[in-house]
Amino acid sequence: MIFKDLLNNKFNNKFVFFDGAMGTMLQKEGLKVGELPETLNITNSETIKRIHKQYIDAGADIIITNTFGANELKYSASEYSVEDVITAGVNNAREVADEKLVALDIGPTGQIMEPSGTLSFQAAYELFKKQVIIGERAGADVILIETMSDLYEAKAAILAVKENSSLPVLCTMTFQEDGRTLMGTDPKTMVFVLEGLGVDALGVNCSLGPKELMPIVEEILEYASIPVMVQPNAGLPRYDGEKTVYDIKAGEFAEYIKIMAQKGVRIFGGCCGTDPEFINKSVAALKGISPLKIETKSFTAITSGTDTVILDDKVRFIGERINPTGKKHYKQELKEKSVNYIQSEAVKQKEEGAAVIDLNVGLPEIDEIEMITKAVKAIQKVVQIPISIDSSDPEAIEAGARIYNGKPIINSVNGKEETMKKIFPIVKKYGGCVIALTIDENGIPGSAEGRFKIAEKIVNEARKYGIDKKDIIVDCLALTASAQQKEVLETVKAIELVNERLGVKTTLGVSNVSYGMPRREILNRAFLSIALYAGLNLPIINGADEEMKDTINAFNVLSNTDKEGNDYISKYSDRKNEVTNEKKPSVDQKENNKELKQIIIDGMEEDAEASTEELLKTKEPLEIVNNYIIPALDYVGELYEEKEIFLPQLIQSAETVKKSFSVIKKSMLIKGESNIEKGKIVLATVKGDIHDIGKNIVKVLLENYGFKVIDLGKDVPIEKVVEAVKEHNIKLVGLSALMTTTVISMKKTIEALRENNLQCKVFVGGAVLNEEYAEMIGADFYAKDARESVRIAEKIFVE
Ligand code: B12
Repeated sequence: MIFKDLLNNKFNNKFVFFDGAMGTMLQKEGLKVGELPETLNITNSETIKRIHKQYIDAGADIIITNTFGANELKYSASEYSVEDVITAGVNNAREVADEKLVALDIGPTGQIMEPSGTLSFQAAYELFKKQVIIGERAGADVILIETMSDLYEAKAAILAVKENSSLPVLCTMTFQEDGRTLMGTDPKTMVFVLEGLGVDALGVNCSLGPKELMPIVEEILEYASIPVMVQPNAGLPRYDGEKTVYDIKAGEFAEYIKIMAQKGVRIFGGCCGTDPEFINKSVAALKGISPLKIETKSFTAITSGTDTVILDDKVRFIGERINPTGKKHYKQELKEKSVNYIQSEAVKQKEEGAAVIDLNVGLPEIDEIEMITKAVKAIQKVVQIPISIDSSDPEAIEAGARIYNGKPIINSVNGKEETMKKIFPIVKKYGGCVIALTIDENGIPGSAEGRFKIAEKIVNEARKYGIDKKDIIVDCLALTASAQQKEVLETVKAIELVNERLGVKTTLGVSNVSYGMPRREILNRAFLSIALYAGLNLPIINGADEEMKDTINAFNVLSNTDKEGNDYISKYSDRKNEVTNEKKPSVDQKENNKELKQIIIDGMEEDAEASTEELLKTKEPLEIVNNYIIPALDYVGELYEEKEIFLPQLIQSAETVKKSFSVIKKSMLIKGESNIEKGKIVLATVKGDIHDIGKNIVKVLLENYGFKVIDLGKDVPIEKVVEAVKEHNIKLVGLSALMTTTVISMKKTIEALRENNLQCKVFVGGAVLNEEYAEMIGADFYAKDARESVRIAEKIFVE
């Protein structure tokens, strides 16, 4: 049964309540730190059942199994199998549920997904698949995927449910105070992607308290056409020095639940810090209130993993250049399976202002499925712009849509029965928008009416697959003025008809019009202007063509869609240009300077080594570090702080630096052939901090100057530092911290060294520190950079 029917029938069109927290309830019951809470399904099933029962008595309609982290990764070292833990979890809930429903709980894997981390999409899918199969077999009624902070991981989980079970699936994600998930997804993007994937309800859980969640909930409600679910924490979690505490009481919580219900939320529950009283009071607070009707929205939206482009009245464009037709160099790269051109084009198109990037890797002699998979990942590594997956091979389209993080455009379907049969199921399953070409078995009709008819046929046929017209973007096909002059304006008329009679958005490969004519740009520009006036929404153009973009920008002002000409003014006023240029690290065209800095900023990992090697021919390694790498990282850090980029891009830049640094390290070690060992130094990035680029530079330089470095790595526990100093009889310890929140760990580490009476000196570094701060936390020396660290070491061991 689909969840909507459950809502209407079983729940009689009322609000639905899930239960509250399990984890914090177990902690109250004395769960030991380090114990996997899901194991209690077997070892302490009575406690679990008691908690479930309390929630049922409090008024919950659906009980969530205690299986949040029950996956193969977390249970690899346990004496219990995932199968036993999940089965016991479902059984415990079932036993006390009576006529209430049981939701199989699935939380995140606990690993970071590629490309930011190491877990592949397929590996995540397999983990979830196993949970789903066991859970359904054990008797769960519904599947709840929750606390997701990575949209891509949520997609893997949803596909695992859809492909391996017939149960309804609900998915909620976790947002930070800045309104985005840890991986940078905003609520709007989540809605479009999860709805596209066909979940039965979506929303937010955990994260924050109900008050702080309110703006996120409002944004979700604005865009969602399916039931919205909210499970807040009992307020913002706070650390009181010993444990995490939650400040909101059940009564206040229920007040917020009521407000959310009045705004349109249908499904509720509680997350961390809540207990049966929270559910009880919330159920009571909604007595007498009827749920709002869920309105179907009609946004035509495409997304990346973090951001959404909604096709409204304002004209945007698809960048067209990643297509092998007529590009010898790109063809060669495709044959070599290289993604260099694709990535650098994507970065260029971002700078040029493309709203969507068209990706075509079709060459008869290559494995298109393999290549499109590689290319989609490569683009998503470096830019957060939605992709149009462009292929004539349905299998390649499916491979691209599957691996894609977000809601893509699928390019394309047409009026041929056979094509529609192949493409529509893919669009429906993965939730994309699809470009519909007005051509069918009989070719391209000459007349506007003929093309309109095909568009209409496609829209009607799509409906049979459950695809709404909002997800169709019609291409009325530009014909060439040189060969089919009579039909050029028929395209424009067709755009008008599609807009007016069908109410569907349109796209067009504009420059086709000028094939075979001189000064093509003149025709292209004029044709674009006419088509825009007819209602063209998303032209496909070469983003490097400034005049075409000027035409679009001008049109947006003249058609009153760029309100008060804000975009136009910010783009064309000289003052603004100056400011943007100033902010970027200075660019020296003659040197490779631009290259390496820009490579790091763009996260173009593949180019980093070659560029660094080139620079090493004329520059000292440290010069490259100080004048190229660090300024680039500073700039990236600034963008991150200003929320112009998000964690995945930050990680991508850091990975790029690693590539560059491996080359620098080799070069430094070759140059500094010193064999004399001057002294042993322990280095560590302190507990809670995983930034180690700076510490690694310090290490290489110290080694280069003849010191032996014992590198304890990053996120190093205090005891580990103390032990290492004792074991190796260390005279100098170097600690690194990059965050305000981890300077306290540094202080504690120094205190522990002192308490143990270890006769070592401590030198500290990292961007958040300064001389004064270092003194305050009891360090002996502060080093502002790696060079300084060598001076200090020399002082201790040599002088
Ligand atoms: C790269 C980077 C990352 C990478 C780190 C990869 C890695 N392997 O190191 C990734 C993407 C993983 C990352 C993650 C996060 N990051 Co970060 N990250 C940065 C960034 C852009 C660059 C840091 C860097 O490497 N700088 C270059 C090196 C060479 O400089 P350095 O470390 O200062 O080192 C030099 C000197 O300080 C000194 N030195 C350093 N250590 C030592 C030690 C000794 C003994 C000595 C003598 C000298 C010395 O010598 C070095 C060489 O000259 C900074 C922004 C910035 N510009 O600082 C943000 C930044 C540090 N990150 C930040 C944040 C918030 C995070 C996250 C919490 C993000 C999140 N929401 O999850 C996570 C943290 C997770 C954790 N628990 O640590 C914030 C910190 C804010 C604050 N003040 O507390 C910053 C400042 C960004 C920002 N503006 O918001 N990050």
